[in-house]
Amino acid sequence: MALIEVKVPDIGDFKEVTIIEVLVKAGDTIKAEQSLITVESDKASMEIPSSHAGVIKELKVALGDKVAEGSLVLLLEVAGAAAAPAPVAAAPAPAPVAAPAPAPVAAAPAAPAAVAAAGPIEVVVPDIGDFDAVAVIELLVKVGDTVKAEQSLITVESDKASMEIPSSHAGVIKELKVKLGDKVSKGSLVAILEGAAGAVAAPAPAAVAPAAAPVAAPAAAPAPAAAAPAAAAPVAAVPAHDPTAPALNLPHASPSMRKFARELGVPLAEVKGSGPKGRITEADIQGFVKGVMAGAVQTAAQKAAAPAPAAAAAAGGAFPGLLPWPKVDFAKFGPIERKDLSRIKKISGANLHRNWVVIPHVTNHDDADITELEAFRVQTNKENEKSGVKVTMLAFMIKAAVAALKKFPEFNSSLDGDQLVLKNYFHIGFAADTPNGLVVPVIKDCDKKGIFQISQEMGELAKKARDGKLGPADMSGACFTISSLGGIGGRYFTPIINAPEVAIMGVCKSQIEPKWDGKQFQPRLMLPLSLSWDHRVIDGAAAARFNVYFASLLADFRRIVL
Ligand code: CAO
Repeated sequence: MALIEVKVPDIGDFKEVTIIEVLVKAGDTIKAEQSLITVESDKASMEIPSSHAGVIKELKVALGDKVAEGSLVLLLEVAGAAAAPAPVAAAPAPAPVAAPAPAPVAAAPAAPAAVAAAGPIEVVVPDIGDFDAVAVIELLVKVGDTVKAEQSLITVESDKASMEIPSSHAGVIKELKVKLGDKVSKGSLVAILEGAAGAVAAPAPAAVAPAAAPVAAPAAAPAPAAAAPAAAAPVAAVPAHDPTAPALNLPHASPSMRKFARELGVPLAEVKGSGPKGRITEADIQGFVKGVMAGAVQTAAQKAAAPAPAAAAAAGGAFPGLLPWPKVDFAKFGPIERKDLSRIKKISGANLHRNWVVIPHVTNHDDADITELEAFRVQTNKENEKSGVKVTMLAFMIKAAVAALKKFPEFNSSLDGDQLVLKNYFHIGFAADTPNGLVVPVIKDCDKKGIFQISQEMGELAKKARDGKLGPADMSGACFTISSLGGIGGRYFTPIINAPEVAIMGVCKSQIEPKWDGKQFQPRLMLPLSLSWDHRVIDGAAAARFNVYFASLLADFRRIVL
């Protein structure tokens, strides 16, 4: 066993290029020529293969590192016999694949004649090292486009690298001679340009020429030709790759598309490619951006920041740092059955979750003495038995809520950015329990309606709710909600605010309690109140005052007309 250093071979003009993928890890057994890392310039990406087979002892590079020829990539343990004499192993490919490239001015077969000339210019594929019969995977220009010298015209791809083929001249594209999927090699005609007189490329486009020659050759020693990630890459400036980008399994996209995505802040890993072999095209990136802008698509980051409430939480782990939702095989513990959530439960669950997470809730508890009011209610119902309308405590609470909202207008408001929208209407929602889940019908203009009318509308809406017949208009526009569990029981609870409202009154079952009147205990009917409020809008003192006032109205309903 021998330990050798695997270094970046001669990669031509790829100087200080960024590692955008690390394809192996310590402990991996690799073959000779197996790709170890991917590097990227602004025009091309290529995979750097191993010069030997062996077991990786130590990786010496990380994502985002810059490397050049001779940079140490990893330490490899190779089988004694197979290992070449150690120092040699690390050397760049003994037989540099792309070496044949003789001409320093690879891009320029057509150049000499074209310099400063107007008229048709043939733009051909320059010397691209060992890239032979490579597929055209992107057309970056179209007929009629005005291009600059060195502007990329097409992208080609081998199994190890992709690169953009630049124009040797400036001009207007008269004819494109390649189409997607065509195979091209050195000398293949790419386009015919109408040269702009005097506006021609430098005779040897600096960025193009040098790279064209020797690049390629990170070839593994044994079978250089096969490895051949030649890259005649016209390396200009090397863009800083975002080292925070996802490390492995990078999406299939050309360097220019990666750059484009980076400029727009598009997480490429989330873009679905529609090109050949799932390659991501410019249209895919644009489509993704449009989707995000229209709200039809959420990036993973957005999802993490604002998870789709119930479902996301149930799926688990939507909040960074939170443990995933426990996955339990309940059948292990006893018989079970599964049932889909109702449509109402799904919708209301998502809304409740959002409201619970987003609104800073505080709940104040208090009691209202409704001894006299209950007696009045019972009496009223007796007197109006024949009317068919039953008056419940909730109708009185709705009227009391209207009076309290008038006295404390910030309770009848909604947050809109930095502004508070104060409402001059009084629509009150009431939570209704139905076989399919919780709904909140709304009684409109309660300030203009009497107890009978409110009771009647409440009865109708509650029936509609139970029958599943409420329409959107029946459930919209509420200023404040009352959630009454009084017919069922309980003492206090913490109702969730029905956004964009800023407060909700929860009511539980009234009970006779002993109350001290200064001389003795009196049996009084006490109604438990639980007011939840949005602390961004309302302060604790205001909430306490609201409750006290609300309770005082129920204690003596004559106050409502004061
Ligand atoms: N204390 C004691 N008794 C009360 C009471 C209270 N606070 N509120 C109502 N009651 C009594 C009523 O007087 C009635 O008694 P009688 O039949 O003897 O007259 C009985 O309880 C049933 O009342 P009700 O529920 O039919 O009428 P309501 O106006 O109080 O409520 C409605 C109507 C639609 C709000 C109610 O049926 C309902 O669905 N409540 C549940 C709301 C809910 O689920 N909230 C929780 C939301 S958070 O998950």
